[in-house]
Amino acid sequence: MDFDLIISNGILVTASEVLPAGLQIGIKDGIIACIGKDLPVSSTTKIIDCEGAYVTPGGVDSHVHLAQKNSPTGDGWETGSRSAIAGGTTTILAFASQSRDDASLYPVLEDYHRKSRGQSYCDYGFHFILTNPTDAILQTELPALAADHGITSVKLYMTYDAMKLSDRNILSVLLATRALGMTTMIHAESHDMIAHIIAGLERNSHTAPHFHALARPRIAEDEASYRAIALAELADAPVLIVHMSSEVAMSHVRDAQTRLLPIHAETCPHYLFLLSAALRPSPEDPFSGAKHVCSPPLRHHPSDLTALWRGLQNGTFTVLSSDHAPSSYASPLGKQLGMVDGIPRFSAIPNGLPGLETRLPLLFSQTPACLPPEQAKLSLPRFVELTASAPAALYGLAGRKGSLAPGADADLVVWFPGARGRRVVRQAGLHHGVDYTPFEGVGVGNWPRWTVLRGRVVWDADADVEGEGGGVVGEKGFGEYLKRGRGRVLVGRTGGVPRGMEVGEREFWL
Ligand code: DUC
Ligand code: ZN
Ligand code: ZN
Ligand code: ZN
Repeated sequence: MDFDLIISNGILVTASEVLPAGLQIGIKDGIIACIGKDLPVSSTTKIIDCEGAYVTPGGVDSHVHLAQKNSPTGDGWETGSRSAIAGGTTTILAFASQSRDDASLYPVLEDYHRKSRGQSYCDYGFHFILTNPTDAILQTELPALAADHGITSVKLYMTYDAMKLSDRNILSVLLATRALGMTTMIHAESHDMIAHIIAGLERNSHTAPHFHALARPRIAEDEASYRAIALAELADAPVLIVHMSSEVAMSHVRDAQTRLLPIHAETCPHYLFLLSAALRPSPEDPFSGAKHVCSPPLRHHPSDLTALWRGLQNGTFTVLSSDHAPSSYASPLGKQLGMVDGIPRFSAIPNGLPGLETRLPLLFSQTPACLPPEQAKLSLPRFVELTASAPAALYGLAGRKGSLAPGADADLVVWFPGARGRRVVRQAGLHHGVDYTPFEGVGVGNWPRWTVLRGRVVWDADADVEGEGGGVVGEKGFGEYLKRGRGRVLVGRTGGVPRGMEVGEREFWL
């Protein structure tokens, strides 16, 4: 075979093993054609010499907010997808958000196609956010949209006035998505607990950014996570609880998994690396804490960080995503919305942090590729599983994305050999559309040297494209829309009997 590209002299990492040195990846027409030794080189074959560095699948970030109406100063497709490839992520799953008054999902889908078409540097798909799950949507539109447009997952909120669903509505969605073999993502925080606390804080004039963390305590995540699991158990439906931030909430997931319920969980780099102290004012800027406002909030205690790392190690978490949901800080329409007439009001600060570009380097830094083995928090295969293969499988892209195997899209990251990729994260070096990073000054042990998407080099850290040392060499519009298949349930199983019910009892009311 005449290969277009051969990735040579790298150490390939899959979700199950670190392969022996000396293997090459042969790429033809954007697909991994074979993995082998001494692959034939023709006059048109390009070769990437990895110089002994690790090669991992291109990142799959399954939780990304781009072009959202509720963050007017956030990232659009162009800047968000550009930052994805600069950080080694080749596939993103972003949200097409239904507003309460949208009676049909078709205009919502068209709107997001319009925002993304021709704009993307990486491949992308959509999840629907459902805020008005009518019978027509659940019974007629979702099946058709899954079959015709490959949208096989939805996200629901238990909090936020504009998005929150009742438990009854959540059950209706779960029963519908279960029948379709779809995965349902749930943002689990107790709306009423939080609303009550915010009202009290405001009554007492406690409105500075750091009160955001106090307003959304761990018990609010704990209660809602347990409730989400109970609803999923009653419906016998697979769910993924998104962006989990704390230990007790995570322990409910663990217990559910022990009972073989199909409960998946996700966490994000900010919950692993940052604490709520970041919401305190800096000496130069009393409002700087607004940069770290996200929900669930950053937590107070290092014990939560330790617990989350344990959850990544022991399989409680199925995926690690960025929850990239940025708003610019300096713009009055961004985070500064929370400064009302010179008085801070944390409840008006748009929630969410940028993190698409830094997700892979931050996590890779905690593997034996960058640390002595006894200090590493994750194995290299587990890094690949959490950041690429598991999200691809859970969301219906298995075999195509997130894998270094023949037949898969040739999406991969070549890291720097040894310590040559060490960096300090700086806003000036990032490619998103917002004006700060919450990881400013954090050291990472490596950075993608090349990102390859469907056989094309789209990021080359040594190219001096923008005169800034490193560059996006891919093209806007090269990223394609992904029609996804049915996802795989990766933990537990469906077909169980809810606790406290007898076999056959559900059938009386289903
Ligand atoms: N919380 C959300 O629920 N969504 C976007 C970002 C965030 O912090
Ligand atoms: Zn959320
Ligand atoms: Zn989110
Ligand atoms: Zn650049």
